Amino acid sequence: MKKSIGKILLPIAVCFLIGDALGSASEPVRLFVKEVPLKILGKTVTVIAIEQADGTEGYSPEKDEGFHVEVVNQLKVPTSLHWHGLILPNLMDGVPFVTQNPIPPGKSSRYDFPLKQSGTYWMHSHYGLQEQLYNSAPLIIWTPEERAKAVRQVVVMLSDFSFTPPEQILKGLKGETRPPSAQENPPGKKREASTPGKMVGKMSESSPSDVIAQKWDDQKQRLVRTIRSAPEAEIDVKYDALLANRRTLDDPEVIAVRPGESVLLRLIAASSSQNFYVDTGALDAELLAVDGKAVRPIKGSFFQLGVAQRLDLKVTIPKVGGAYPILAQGEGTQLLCGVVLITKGASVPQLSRTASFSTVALDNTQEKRLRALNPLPDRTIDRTLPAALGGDMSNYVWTINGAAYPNRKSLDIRGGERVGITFTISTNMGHPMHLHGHDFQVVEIDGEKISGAMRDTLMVPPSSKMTVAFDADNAGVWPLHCHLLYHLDTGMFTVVKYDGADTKFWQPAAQAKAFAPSN
Ligand SMILES: [Cu+2]
Repeated sequence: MKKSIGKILLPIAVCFLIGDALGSASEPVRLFVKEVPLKILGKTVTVIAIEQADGTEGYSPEKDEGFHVEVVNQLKVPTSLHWHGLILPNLMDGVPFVTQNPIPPGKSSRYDFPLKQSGTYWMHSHYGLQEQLYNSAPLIIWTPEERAKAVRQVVVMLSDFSFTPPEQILKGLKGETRPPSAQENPPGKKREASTPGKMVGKMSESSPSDVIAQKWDDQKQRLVRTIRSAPEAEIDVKYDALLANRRTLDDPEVIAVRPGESVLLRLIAASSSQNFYVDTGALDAELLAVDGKAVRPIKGSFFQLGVAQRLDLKVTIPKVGGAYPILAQGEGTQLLCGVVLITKGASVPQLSRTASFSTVALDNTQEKRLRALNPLPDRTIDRTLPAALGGDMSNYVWTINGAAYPNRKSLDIRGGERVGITFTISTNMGHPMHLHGHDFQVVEIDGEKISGAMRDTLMVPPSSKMTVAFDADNAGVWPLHCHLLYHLDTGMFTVVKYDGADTKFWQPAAQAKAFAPSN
């Protein structure tokens, strides 16, 4: 009996093993998009998480094995996940009403493609205002080279938190509601009042005061923190707290490290609206990559990080050991968040959630210093697309080349071209601009030509002009938009469209209908 079962089972088992060996590469990892509780400042709120069945946050595949995911929507509303920064086939890009239909509640959607990059990426909902509820997660693409960068590697997701629901924040920005009263905030430590209704156009120009800024120390050849008298950055959403890995500094993530050990911090600005300054404090850091793409290493202890961008910072824990906070301060606020690297026996320091001073706006101090380790091949630009970033502050409408999305205007290109995009801003607000499906290189900043960083998200500071270049080698309809969620939602979005691209999912009218205000 045993034998006969064995005879029957063996071939089945062999078939199964062979099938598994061949099929394992395409076996999808299921990513569940679901509601989870989050305790912030003593209050429990409901937010969103993207988790695998075993609770792992996000998805971090081996480059060699490719990308194989099934997104399962367990929310009560539609969703759609975008794989930020990946070079992928157009229909895998995850943008509702551009490259696919939204995933209805209870349904799922499959994503399979080869991976062309490695390093620090992330995923987030591209549906409505879900990103503000942390519908986002890390996406680290591993190779032996990525693993060899440091003994220990730590992912730090930075985000912005408000007790005010995102729809309410948006209404406040549009001037449809008054800012919530202070009673909406839980009692506790002193912090900035929540004023999500504060609007750019209605603000008086801030006068110079002592603010934190970044500077290049020419003598020591490093990026450092400085305090100078300058206007504070203008920001349009003021948050109740900033989070690092979903925690405030009252109860930060504490990461055990060893004396003398190298640590690679993979910082992701997964915030909806908040740009950051990252402070490595007593640890000297080496900036190895931005947006997952290697740069010529730059030393420093104070770095700029725009919304949706990433920084790979390598630090070495001193031989004496101790506790080393890695802090991020919000641009234009005193709010701080961060994690603590700690050696055995050291105690976790009490950390304040506020800095002594606010900050200036992000600028090009850092960007001008960055040089791609793997730049685009030498070639002249065939076609330059203009992208004038504007805003009608009084109506809270944000535009590219004078137009607010949804519309059927597109920036048209042809496959095979070297394309430039020139961003210009004439207002007091910077915009972190993201192009889907391509790596681009920063080639000109305020008239100065450089072989700058390869990126997927460019922080364009107030009153600046910057040009990026990319090779048109990935046909499709590709979003180009501001990554400040409330700017994206109120118009600062367009598409770069290849000649002859499949546009069947690009439905601006359907998007306008889906997101029409319900009241
Ligand atoms: Cu913007």
